[in-house]
Amino acid sequence: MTNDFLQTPAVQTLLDRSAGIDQPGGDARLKAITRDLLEGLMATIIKHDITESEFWQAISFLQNGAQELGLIVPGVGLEHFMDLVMDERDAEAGRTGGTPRTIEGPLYVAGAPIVEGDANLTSDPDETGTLRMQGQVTGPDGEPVKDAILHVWHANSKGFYSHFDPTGEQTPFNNRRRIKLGDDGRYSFHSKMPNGYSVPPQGATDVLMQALGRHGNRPAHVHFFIEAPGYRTLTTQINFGDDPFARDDFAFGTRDGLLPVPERDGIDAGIVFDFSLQRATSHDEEEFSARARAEA
Ligand code: MBD
Ligand code: FE
Repeated sequence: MTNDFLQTPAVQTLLDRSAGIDQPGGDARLKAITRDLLEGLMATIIKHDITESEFWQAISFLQNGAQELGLIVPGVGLEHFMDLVMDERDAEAGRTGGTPRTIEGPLYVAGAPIVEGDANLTSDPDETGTLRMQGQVTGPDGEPVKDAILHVWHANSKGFYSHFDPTGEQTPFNNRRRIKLGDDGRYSFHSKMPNGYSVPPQGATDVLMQALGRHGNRPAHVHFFIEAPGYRTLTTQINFGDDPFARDDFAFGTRDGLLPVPERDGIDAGIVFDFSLQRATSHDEEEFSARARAEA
């Protein structure tokens, strides 16, 4: 069978009816997207001669893995692809400069404590060294960004995030804060050293990664949102440049310019990292994307 089969009236009529193309109601953009998505799936089924058993295996994988979709999406590179798309749209619009964006990941929790000054992120005892981070948030002309809020979140020494910790051992908002910055745009915080993240063993993401001959590890990293009046909200993270997975991140979140090598002193480490924001060109750009996020 060839792809010509897709062009038969039986299939084309099915697609039109499935996507509601032949109906007056509904959302026109959603109809067009649904039709193309279905047609793409059908083309893959034909190209690879997918059997009925394989088809239902795939459906069952998605069904059982639904609660891990937030991990599967970065694992298969789709979340990074969205960054590449946004980068390219920016480039086409002549918008360059600033700290590179990179994936948010599925582990942000809204509502973290708001703190000022040299912030301590870690409320739990943790047998590990101290991480110190500091730097400045500036704008496109090098001006200090005023009244920024730096959202920061990272894993503990076992690679687990509070709120999502399978051991249930972390206090709420451990290693999560919103740091309110002043007129100079400077920030500093300290916390217990994060370790790299690994996907839950035997979970859907792990099963998929192994079936693809891959792994599910990320290097040690620290996530950030930075929002400030008049500036475009930045979603980014730094990954430790000396981590074994720094160049082999299952989630494709590591990028040039976001891989500082920590200054190590025994079990402690320090990172100096400056952020540069783009100016917002609309009110929307000062906001967060519409992604669904955990709240606590
Ligand atoms: C993480 O900690 C993360 O940052 C991403 C992107 C995916 C899985 C776990
Ligand atoms: Fe993370």
